[in-house]
Amino acid sequence: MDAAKYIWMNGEFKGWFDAQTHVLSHTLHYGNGVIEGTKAYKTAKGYAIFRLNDHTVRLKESAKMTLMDIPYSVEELNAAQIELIRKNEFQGDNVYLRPLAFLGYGVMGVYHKGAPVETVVAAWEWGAYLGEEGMKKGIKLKIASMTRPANTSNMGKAKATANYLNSQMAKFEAIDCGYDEALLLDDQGYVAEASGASFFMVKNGKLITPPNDNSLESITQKTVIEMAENLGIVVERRRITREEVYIADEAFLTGTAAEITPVRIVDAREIGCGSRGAMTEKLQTLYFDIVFGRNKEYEHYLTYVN
Ligand code: PPE
Repeated sequence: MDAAKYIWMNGEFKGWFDAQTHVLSHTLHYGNGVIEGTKAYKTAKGYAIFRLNDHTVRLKESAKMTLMDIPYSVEELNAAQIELIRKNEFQGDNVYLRPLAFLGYGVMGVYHKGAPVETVVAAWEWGAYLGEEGMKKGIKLKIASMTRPANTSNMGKAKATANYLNSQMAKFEAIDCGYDEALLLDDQGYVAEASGASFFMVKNGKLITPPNDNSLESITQKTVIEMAENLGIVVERRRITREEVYIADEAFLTGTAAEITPVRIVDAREIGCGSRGAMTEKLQTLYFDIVFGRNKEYEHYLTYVN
């Protein structure tokens, strides 16, 4: 990864390599941590953070779900992220922000309430999540052998670090089999989400994406639905089965890091034309216009850093 200059940790800016924790930090052993992934883009008026407040609110809500008290308000965390971008003097087109709250050093044992909550925001320049070529031509998606954890045993709506063990195993399996990313079904066999992104498909001119019954309440998914509806595209939010995916006209993944990434193959089946589809390209172009501040209609989603 590309190191930056500073990391915000518990209210202070520390040098990139000075933001450290003890090896007996509670989260390292028992997995209760919450993260966000937020992105800033270099617009004509300097860096702008996309849907900053929505991401910070979700961080606080994830922490509430996993019984962690982050001792900073949404406003304080927003200000920290803005200042972090400023102080790091980034040069690139875009910057990824990673807020994290975890349990630090002090107690062992599963009961976590005695462990201190540590709050961190890091930022760095991060290239195309699924590769530059994937953005243009599409990626290969494999349906993972593991499902997303059932709602009876985990909290998929919390952006909790623990949920990423499931993601990590699925992602490894996909890459090991020669694919780029994993698509996970829910415990009923319906499409849930990719290891780190949401799923959309196009069939007969309609855009279809699953409800968040068993997946993260994605901010990009919500944005793409709004964009599509504003373009007059019919959007259906409903369960999707594996075989519907195989015969889709187009498919793509969305997420803060994945942005809008076309899918060209799922489990050895070519999707549509086997490359980026027309609706995918249209939405991708609009998304980049929005995040780079070239579309006035969506400017309320941007928080300018300067
Ligand atoms: N589902 C999962 C499991 C997920 O991790 C993400 C984001 C999404 C859906 C899309 O959510 P949103 O960013 O609000 O549209 N994944 C983040 C982390 C990726 C990583 O590898 O780290 C991200 O995109 O920032």
